[in-house]
Amino acid sequence: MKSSVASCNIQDGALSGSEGKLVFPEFPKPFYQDNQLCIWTLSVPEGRHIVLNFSHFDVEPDAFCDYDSLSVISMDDRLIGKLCGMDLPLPIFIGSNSVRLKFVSDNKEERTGFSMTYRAIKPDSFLDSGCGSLAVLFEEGTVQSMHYPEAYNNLAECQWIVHAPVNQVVKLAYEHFELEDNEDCSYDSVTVYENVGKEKEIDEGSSYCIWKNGRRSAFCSSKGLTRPSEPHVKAEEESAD
Ligand SMILES: [Ca+2]
Ligand SMILES: [Ca+2]
Repeated sequence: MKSSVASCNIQDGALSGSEGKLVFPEFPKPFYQDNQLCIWTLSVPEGRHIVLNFSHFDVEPDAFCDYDSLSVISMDDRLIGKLCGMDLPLPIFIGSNSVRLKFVSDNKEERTGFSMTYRAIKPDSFLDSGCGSLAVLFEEGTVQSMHYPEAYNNLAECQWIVHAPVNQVVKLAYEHFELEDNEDCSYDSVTVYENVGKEKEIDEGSSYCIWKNGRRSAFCSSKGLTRPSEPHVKAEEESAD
């Protein structure tokens, strides 16, 4: 595997090839520095998609990652995810052949940084149907629950981000829908969020639909339907069996 040392240098930030490894900060530095701004662009061959796999992650924790963070950004400059803390991020599937990573640190508390591999994969029309990862679709795509059309697992948690082109809305059309039935969808559910800041959005009540067995079971505000949005589609299965 080609190994790319992730020096913090925007000029040298383009990483191409069908796979590679990013280790930041570069060996033998044990900690990243204060006040850093680093941008790396990963590009794999045309027609391929990218999967990011983290093996180490240690970036100053904060509820909103306001101090230090690693952001994953689409090539049209929209945020896919902003990461910090010590939990290893889920693998990220990017439905595009390039993606940008931006690291920033503030003026105190340095950590050991991150290590990740990136790899070109064949475009998969059912990105992330196995769950346990975060999948990002651009413009158009199909997702399905794990093992579909067989039953999904207990305790599954699957997340998809759908990026529409700028100034366009996203239309979600369900071809088949069958989840465990209960009054308030507290066992198994699919929730659609308006943008990628999902925790905050849930608390603010901007998730606009909960679907149950093919019909809306909760009142849906029109907020997410009338303006350009980047719904975060999340299927959640919490067993009540
Ligand atoms: Ca810091
Ligand atoms: Ca269940």
